[in-house]
Formats: sequence, C-alpha cells, structure tokens
Amino acid sequence: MDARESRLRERCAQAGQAHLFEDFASLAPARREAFLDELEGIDFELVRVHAALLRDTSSTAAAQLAPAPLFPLERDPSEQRRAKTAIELGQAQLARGEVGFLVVAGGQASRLGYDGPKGAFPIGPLSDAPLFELFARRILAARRRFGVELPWYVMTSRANDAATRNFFEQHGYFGLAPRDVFFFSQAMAPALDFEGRVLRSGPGEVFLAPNGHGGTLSAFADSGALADAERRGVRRLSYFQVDNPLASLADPLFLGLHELEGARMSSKVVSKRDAAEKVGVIGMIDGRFGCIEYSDLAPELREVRDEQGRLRFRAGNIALHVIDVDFVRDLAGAGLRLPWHVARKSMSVWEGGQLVTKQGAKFETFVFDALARSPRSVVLEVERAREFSPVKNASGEDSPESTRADLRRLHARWIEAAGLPAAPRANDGLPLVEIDPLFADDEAAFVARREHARPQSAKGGHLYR
Ligand code: UD2
Repeated sequence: MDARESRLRERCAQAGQAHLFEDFASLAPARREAFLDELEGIDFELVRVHAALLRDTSSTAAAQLAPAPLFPLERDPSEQRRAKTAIELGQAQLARGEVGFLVVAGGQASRLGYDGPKGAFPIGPLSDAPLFELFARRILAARRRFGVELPWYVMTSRANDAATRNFFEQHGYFGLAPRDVFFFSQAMAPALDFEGRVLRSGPGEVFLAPNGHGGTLSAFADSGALADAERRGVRRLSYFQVDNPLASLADPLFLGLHELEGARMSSKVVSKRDAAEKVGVIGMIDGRFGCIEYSDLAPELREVRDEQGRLRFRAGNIALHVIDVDFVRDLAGAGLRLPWHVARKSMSVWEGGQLVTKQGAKFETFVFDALARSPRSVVLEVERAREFSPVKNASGEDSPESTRADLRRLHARWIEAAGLPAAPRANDGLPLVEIDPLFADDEAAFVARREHARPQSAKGGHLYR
C-alpha cells in the first residue's frame, strides 16, 4: 500500500466512510488511481455537515412570509417616469460595457431526458437553432446595438463541461469571439444514503452531483471569471438559466431600476399561472428578500388570495437576476455560506458489487438565497409571453413543444405589430414563424426594421433573418 492510499484510507475511516474502500482491491490499477484522485477532492467536513442535515429532524420555526414590493407591469404615472429614467441608465451601463451575461448550464437535464448539455438542445421552431445559439445571437444583437464587447460567462458542471466547450467550438462560438466566452465549472458534492454514507455510482467512482446553482457564485470567484469581469470593467451580471430561450438578456429597464434602487441583486417575476405552478415565489422572508421554493410553500399559503382575487404569493421566480460583480466578490470572500437544501431522489448506485436503484440524497445551494444579503432589491414584474417559457419536461407543460409554440406566438405578435402578412398556420392553429434575434431582438426592433423584413421559407413557414 502506498503512502497516498494509506492516508486516504485513514481519512475515510475517520470520517466514517471506510466502506468506500470495500472493493478497492478488485479495481484495475488505473481505476484505483482515479478513485484516489477523486477522494483527494472530497471535502469530508462538508460531507459531515450534509450527513447532519439528514439526521436533523427538528422543525425550524415557521418563517414569516410577506409579498415583496413589486415594480409592476401596469404602472402609474410616477412609475412610468421612474421606468423612463431607468431605461436611460440601463442603456448607458450597456454602452459603457459594464454588463456581462451569466448563464447557468450545469444541470443534468434529467427531466427533459436529453443526452447532452441542455444548451445543445435544438429549440428554434423553424431554424432548429440550439438554446446556446439563440442566446449567442441575442448577445451579438446587444453588442451590435450598444457598440461594445459584452462577455458571456457560461457555467457548466463536471458532467457536461467538455461537451459544452466542444459544442461551442464545433459551432465557431456562434459568431462570438472565443475570448469573450468564459467557461467555468461548478463544484460537485457527494450524494449520501440516509445514514450519511457516501454513495458510489460505479466501481471506484464516487457518486458526485452538481452542488446547485448557488455554486455559481463561488465557482465564478474561484475560476477567475470574477477577475476577468473586473479586468473588463464589468460591474453587473445579467444572470439567466439555460432552459429559457425567451430570457431577455440586455434589458435596460431591469439594469436601470437595479441601479436606481441601489440594489446588489434583483429579480424578475411573472404572475404565477395558477397556485400549482412549479416556480418559486419571490417574497419577504422574515423581513428579507428571498425566494420560497414551490415545494416549500405551504399549501394554504399557495392558495391565499388578495382583495382583488389574485394569488397573494404570485410573484413567480423566473430566475432572471441582476447581480453586482462586487456583491459576488463580497459573498465569496466571506465564504458564501448559503443554506444547503436536500433533494431526496431515487438514484442508481453501486452497492455490493452491482448497480441498484435506491433512495439517496443530493445537496444543493440556491442562488436566490443570496437575495437575503441584498438589503435593497428590485422585483420587476414582466409579461410571461415575452420573457418566460422554460424547457423542463420531455412533453406537456414546459416542454420543447410548448416553448416552440410560445416563440411562434410571440413572433407572430411582432409581425402583426409591424403590419406584415401573417405566416401560414400549422395544424396547431399557430403561425409557423420565427425571427432570428440578430435580425430583431424585440418587437420595437422588428417594427423598426419592417422595410428589410423578407421571410425565407423554412419548414413551410416564415423565417426572418
Ligand atoms: C427553478 C427554480 C424555480 C423557478 C424555475 C424557473 C430552483 C431550485 N428553482 O426550478 O424557483 O424559478 O427554475 O424556471 O432553482 N443548474 C445548474 N447547476 C445545478 C442545478 C441547476 O447550473 O447544480 C441550472 C440548470 O442547468 C438550469 C437551472 O439551474 O438552467 C434550473 O435548474 P432546475 O431546472 O433544476 O430548476 P427548477 O426547474 O426546479
């Protein structure tokens, strides 16, 4: 036994994880080395914290929830004036190159059942453009509009980092300069069984899972992305999820309101479709901004209505945030300390010399828990049809089919606003239409370019690019 092996055996034994060496002797030499490398990377102190969470059955005192103040979609004259000032401020931030884009794409796309990085999933209704390409073209559109370089930070995880980088390379970075796309990977945390033992996913393989999108903040700091942003003079990050092709990335109103408010982290929300919709709710938790995850909102609170009959907790989190770069620096410097959430799931694990399916626990932190550290924060209400249609499931609600339909519906609206002839309709009754973000990224831009709008035919419909 070499010194490294005995040191790691000792460390595992002390942490109550001696079972990890159970079938070590039967592993091929290369696998053994890889396994030892993996063990070196495990923070057993964190594993202990996670195991304690599983044992902790004490119920914490119920938090006081209240709706957060909203900057509403329907604005009174004073809100309209504030919006006008904000838009000018936001445009100036963009024109000074103070904004960077940050996409979280480290998730495993398990509900979608797609074997590859989710961003590679083809979503353009007529163009089949993958999610990453649509975002890249929106970024190119913003760069062109404001005449500056605006970098894109792409967070992956160990499971999809190489595939994501390859995808960008194969597609020539979708027209962006490689130096303006910065990949970084979030950290992983071992999955545990309910007795707190580290699980394995195969012989000589620790079962590691991404540590949640809260891991973005520390990974952004640790990877050098933060230093890159500071070097470029980027002061704010426009944060979005890879699953929402409608995400508006360079929104002067949102950026400007955030600045006016003196906020460090802000959020966009949509009115929840119904009480059961699976989105978190942005609200005040014990007097601080936060997000109550859908699974944590008590059924009686989910249903409560206000005098106008609207859901009292309707500010649905669509995971679009503005986050100050120096806020990330401060949080990461203080060791972050976001709360851990436990996800109990059925998983395929290596046990007794074979793969078995059993219940285990994964551990994640959530980026929106950082809202509690931003004493001021904007909660901007936006229109769902313009900004939110996530691809989560393989079929039904929030699926590729519903997202493509939402894109077509939105773009058909722009065509109508421009007074152009409607595209042919498909069997689902919706026009077969798609507008390339680089041709026009919103309704106003499309209307302004109506003289140049000549549709190409694609899949029997009209593609504007
Ligand atoms: C998320 C929010 C929910 C609502 C909804 C809107 C959480 C816990 N809940 O629900 O409140 O806003 O989105 O669409 O976030 N990701 C990583 N690394 C990870 C885990 C996730 O990068 O370790 C990314 C993932 O690639 C995706 C995003 O985070 O882009 C959301 O992940 P999800 O689909 O698991 O979140 P969901 O739908 O439960």
